[in-house]
Amino acid sequence: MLQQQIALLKKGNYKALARVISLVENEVEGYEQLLSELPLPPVPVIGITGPPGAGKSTITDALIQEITEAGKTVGVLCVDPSSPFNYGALLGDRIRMSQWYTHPSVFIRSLATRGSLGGLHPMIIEITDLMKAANFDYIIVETVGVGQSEVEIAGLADATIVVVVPEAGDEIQTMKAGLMEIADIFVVNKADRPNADTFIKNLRMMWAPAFKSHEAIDILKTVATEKKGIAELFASVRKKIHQVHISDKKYFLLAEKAYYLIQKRRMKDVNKQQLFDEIKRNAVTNLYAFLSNKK
Ligand SMILES: Nc1nc2c(ncn2[C@@H]2O[C@H](COP(=O)(O)OP(=O)(O)O)[C@@H](O)[C@H]2O)c(=O)[nH]1
Ligand SMILES: [Mg+2]
Repeated sequence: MLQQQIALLKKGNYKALARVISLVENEVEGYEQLLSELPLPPVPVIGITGPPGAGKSTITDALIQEITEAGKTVGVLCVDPSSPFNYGALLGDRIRMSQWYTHPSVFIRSLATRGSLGGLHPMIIEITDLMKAANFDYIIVETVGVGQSEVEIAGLADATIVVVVPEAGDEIQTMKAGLMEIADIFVVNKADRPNADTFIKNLRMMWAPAFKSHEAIDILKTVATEKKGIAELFASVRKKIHQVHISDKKYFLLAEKAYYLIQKRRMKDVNKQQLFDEIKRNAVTNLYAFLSNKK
């Protein structure tokens, strides 16, 4: 059954792809074996991250348009924001993207975050690899940037776009160094707002010392709702994807990916809800005593 679906998805059958994603998402028996036998064509992955509301989905939507107009196919993974308390996902992205759901060159899948390590979907790497097997020309992965997940996405994407808005001034100052390592392209979206130019100038100044020849970060300005700056963004993405193949970055990305997969495997039997229940049941006050008993 699975083999048949894989054969179909390799031919670019979206229904088969959707089915196999669900099987992997639900960790159906034999899924690990399936993944290990999967062909992995080098489909470039574009990661888009940044704070909620920065315009990631609007940019994704505009990039899909660029890609399809260039006669190419694209698979999109959206990881919806959700609170760890209610596990509810917003449907806004789905509605916005609806025009693409019936387009023959576009496949879109939304995943809800489920309180995984650092916020990424626990199966995001595996599902991205499944999408690679379907031989798209491009894959886009949109995730909400909440701390750690920005760094996690680096292992996933050949080109990482970090989206911010001009108002984020103070946030940028305190951004972790890690973000600089992972961003290939910095997009200042909502450039129709005042301060955009000053903001970009400050950004360039702040990061000047980090710029190294071919590894320089592109800083671009967009108004995603008006599709302004999107063609430039797509050109920058193509350039960055090409650079990955001529630098050590791909090994860095694979190391990040391996780290994440190993971490996940080792954490397999550790569950926050279970910890919560146990801690509550035992009315734990000394966490260290509790943890040493667990060993
Ligand atoms: N003024 C302005 N609004 C924008 C721009 N890009 C996106 N928006 C709006 O910002 C809101 C959040 O955008 P969305 O793409 O959902 O952000 P996400 O949470 O990062 O995916 C929406 O209401 C968009 O219409 C822009 O360039 N300028
Ligand atoms: Mg979004």
